[in-house]
This record gives sequence, C-alpha cells and structure tokens, in this order.
Amino acid sequence: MSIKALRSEAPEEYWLPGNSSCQGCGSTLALRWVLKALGKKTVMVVPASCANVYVGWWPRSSASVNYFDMAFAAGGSVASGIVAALDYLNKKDINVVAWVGDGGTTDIGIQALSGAAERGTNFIYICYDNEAYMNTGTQRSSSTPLGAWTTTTPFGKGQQKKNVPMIMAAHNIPYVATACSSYPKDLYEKIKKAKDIEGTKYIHILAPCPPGWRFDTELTVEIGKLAVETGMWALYEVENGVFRLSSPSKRVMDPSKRKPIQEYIKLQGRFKGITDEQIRELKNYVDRQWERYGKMEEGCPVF
Ligand SMILES: Cc1ncc(C[n+]2csc(CCOP(=O)(O)OP(=O)(O)O)c2C)c(N)n1
Ligand code: SF4
Ligand SMILES: [Mg+2]
Repeated sequence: MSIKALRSEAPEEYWLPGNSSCQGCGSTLALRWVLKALGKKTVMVVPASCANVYVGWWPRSSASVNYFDMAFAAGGSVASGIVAALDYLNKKDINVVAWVGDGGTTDIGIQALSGAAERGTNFIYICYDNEAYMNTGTQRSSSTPLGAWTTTTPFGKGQQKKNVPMIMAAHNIPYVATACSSYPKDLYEKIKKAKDIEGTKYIHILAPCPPGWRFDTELTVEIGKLAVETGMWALYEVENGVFRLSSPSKRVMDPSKRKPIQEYIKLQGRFKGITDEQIRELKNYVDRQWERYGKMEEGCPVF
C-alpha cells in the first residue's frame, strides 16, 4: 500500500495540529500514525517524558483520545491497572496503550514492563526511542548508542545500546516489533496487527530527535531512513516466537547492500567526538546483530 492509499484508508486525525513538540520531532510523527491505526477507542498511558509536554496543557490538548500523564517508572503498572478496571467493567473494545520514552522503558520502567508482560496483560506497550532523556535536556539512557554525546557522556557513551526488543521477545509474549518514524506504512501495519492480538504486545520505535541528536530539523525522515539503510536499526517482527525481517530491512540483509554507518553518523552532531576506534566497535556490534538476524530469518529459534 502506498502512503497515498494509506492516507485515504486512515484519513481521521487523532493527533491534532498545534502540539508543542520541537520542529522535526520523530516521536510525534510516529504518534500520529500510531493513533491513526488505533482509532478513537484508545487510552494512552504516558509516563514522564517529552510526550507529557508535547501534548500541550489542558484544555488545549493535541491528543483527541484519553491521554494520562504518569509517573516516570509507572507505564507498565498503570496500564495493567487500567486493563484490569476495563475488564471488570466488561469493556472489551478499548485499546490500552503505553507510550513511553526509552528512559522510561529501558531504564526506570523495565521492571513494571517486565511484570506486565510476565502476567500476559492485554495491552500494547510502545517505546518511542529518541536514545536519551530528552525532556530533561539530553542525559544518556541505556538506549543511547556507543560514542554518542549527551550531557552525562560529554566524551561519548562508552557502552552499546541495550537490546530491549529482544529482552521482550525473551518474555515469550505473542508479538514484538521494531519500527521507525521514517517508515509510517510499516509502523501503521504493525500497530494494526498488534491491536488484534490478545496478550502483551511490545513495539519499539526509533524516533530521531533534532535537538538531542543535533541535526537540522528537515533531516528527521532522512536520518531515520539512514538508520535502517546502514543497518544501525533493523525493522522486524517476532510473532509467536518466529522472527521475520520487515521489507526495508530485508533489502539490506546482505552486508554489501548496507550503506556505511558513517553516512548515518556524520549528519549528527552528537557523534562529533566519536573516535575511529568507537566507529569500529559500533560497526562490529551492528555486524554481530545482523549475523543473528540472518540466522533467525533462516529459522533459528529466537531463544
Ligand atoms: C523518578 C523520576 N526521576 C526523574 C524524573 C525527571 N524526568 C522527567 S522526564 C525524564 C526523562 C525521560 O526520558 P525518556 O523516557 O527517554 O523520554 P524523553 O524525555 O526522551 O521523551 C526525567 C529524567 C521524574 N519525572 N521522575
Ligand atoms: S526533544 Fe526531541 S523527542 Fe522531545 S519534543 Fe523535541 S524533537 Fe521531540
Ligand atoms: Mg528518550
């Protein structure tokens, strides 16, 4: 389906104009398509993050669905409570969705998320990953990539990005997927699919952030595409334990088809101080991930 066809399939807007995100925000680009796929009957649980701010101040909210601001660590637990309450009221047709940053997911919120997944809570947990704590001025998270500048890693982060989608796949939940704000059709279809699956669904969206990653606002879509084309970010699904690369990533499965990671790095000021040694480490890490993806694509079990 083309993006034009997608627009006519989902003309309704639930993320309204006039929100207070920065220009070129990948997170709100993604949220627009997520809400189109979810529809009106949706309850969003949103822990402390940019997403509490860019929704605007009541009564001038940009979200035309229920949108609960929440304590930083509480995404998984509050969503679990809402699912239980709706169950008690016998309301079966409402999507409960946690919309959580990478800090709120991969660091402080991972316990609540893991608990909800272990209980098989019937909800969609979405991590929008801008790879740092952006709302508080760009501190590193465990999702920040190696070599990236943040205010708490002034000489570049010394560790690799934590692989939370695979941690969630290890919970044996029915659906795990990765996505990127530069691929709205892929994202839309994954959310649509998740909506119809019973149990815990986890979706991890790479969402480029101009001020935090230090690039010009008009480059958001290009940067997200380069993340995929260089293999720095892979789009895939793990459905009932079966791994499948999504088509934009399938195209770069062969290493010779992948662009050099420098093409992604050089457009972003956060990598200005990265050393040649760190670029090599990053490249090795990416190559190792792709060896695993290749094996899983051929049928090797995810766990
Ligand atoms: C317990 C607690 N510690 C710290 C904060 C301050 N705080 C609010 S938002 C935020 C960063 C959130 O980062 P992330 O989840 O990645 O979302 P982003 O801001 O990047 O959208 C922090 C540290 C808080 N609200 N609660
Ligand atoms: S700091 Fe980044 S994620 Fe937050 S609103 Fe601005 S562009 Fe979006
Ligand atoms: Mg973040």
